[in-house]
Amino acid sequence: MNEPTTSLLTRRIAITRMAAAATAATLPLLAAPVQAHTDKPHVPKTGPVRKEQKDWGIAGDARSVKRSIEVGMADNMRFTPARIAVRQGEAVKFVVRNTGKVMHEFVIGTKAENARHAEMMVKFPDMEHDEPYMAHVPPGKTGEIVWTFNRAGEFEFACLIAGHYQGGMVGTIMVAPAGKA
Ligand SMILES: [Cu+2]
Repeated sequence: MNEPTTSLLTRRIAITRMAAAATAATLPLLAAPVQAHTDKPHVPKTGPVRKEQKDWGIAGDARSVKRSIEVGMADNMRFTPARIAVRQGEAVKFVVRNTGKVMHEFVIGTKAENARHAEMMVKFPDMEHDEPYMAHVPPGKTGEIVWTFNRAGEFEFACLIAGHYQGGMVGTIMVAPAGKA
């Protein structure tokens, strides 16, 4: 009469295996806590956008935008395009489309600033952050930011979600000095 016990045990093992498989399937390629950002709403943008001068520019005015750049973000941890060239003084509207199945974000900064921030995101994956130079975009959605590149140089845009930055989700923005052809 140990037949029922055996089949129950077998079923339990099967269920455990299924659960493990389901967990594995939702885990992206990287072992980092990538899920962290997904279902938490970020701090909503309240009031006027803070116009604070950063090394990589300043928040832009939607009215002064003459150029709009579409950027795709995918679960293979890549941006399309991965290189963007602008001119100093240019106000750009970024239309950031998440074509993947997990949350992604588009954060403009210096290489150093993004690296520092990405490290924080690994230590505190639930950290909520929102600034005029970043867009958090849920799967299938599109985000928009307007940024004025009033400093020349080489900058970066990145997805700082834990594991994504480390997986190479980084692009380059070249800001050519004003007055040069
Ligand atoms: Cu991402």
